[in-house]
Amino acid sequence: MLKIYGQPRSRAFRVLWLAKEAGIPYEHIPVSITADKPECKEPWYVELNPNARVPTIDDDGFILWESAAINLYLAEKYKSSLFPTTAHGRGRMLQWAFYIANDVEPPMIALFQNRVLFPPEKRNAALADASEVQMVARLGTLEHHLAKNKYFGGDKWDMADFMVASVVYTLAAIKYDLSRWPKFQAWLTASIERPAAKEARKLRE
Ligand SMILES: N[C@@H](CCC(=O)N[C@@H](CS)C(=O)NCC(=O)O)C(=O)O
Repeated sequence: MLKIYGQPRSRAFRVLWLAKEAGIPYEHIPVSITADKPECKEPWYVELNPNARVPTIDDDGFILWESAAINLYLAEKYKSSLFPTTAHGRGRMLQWAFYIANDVEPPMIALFQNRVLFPPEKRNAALADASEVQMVARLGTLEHHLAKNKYFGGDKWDMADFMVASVVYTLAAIKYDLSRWPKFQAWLTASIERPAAKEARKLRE
């Protein structure tokens, strides 16, 4: 059976959400990333993932890490109805997966860490502000797309949408004010209200 490693309050959430979307049975091993005694640094785990971070999966002996790679792999392998069936659909999925991972996630995480996650004495306010400026510009790209299209994929919410939603979920989790991007806000709300998303959210909220 598929094993998913990583505490739910981490990027492992993205994989738990995908497993529920695709109806994949799994065993969850909530490897911790806490500052005092992180299980993700223990030798047995580093043997699985030399990057010593979560998530990692063990799919009947096939070990994979990096949340985006894991989710694209699982959706294809388990024939999720979210996975596009055409080359154009897969191209669109990859476009959004790379855009969100390369351009949106880094400033979003820097903002989250320096405004919310880190203890106040460790926060860098200037970095948070600069990251927010970058992130805001890039969320504008998402709003621009949704002004003309209902979804990031094709004519239905598919893996392109999942790849975006599973990353920007953080904005909903920290209740970031999205009102200046009304289409994006409505799309994100609908995404995280999907039955599979609600089930996955229960694991972390
Ligand atoms: N690009 C990686 C990032 C993994 C990552 O940074 N995971 C964090 C949790 S969200 C972690 O394990 N942090 C613990 C640490 O860095 O020690 C992915 O998407 O899987």
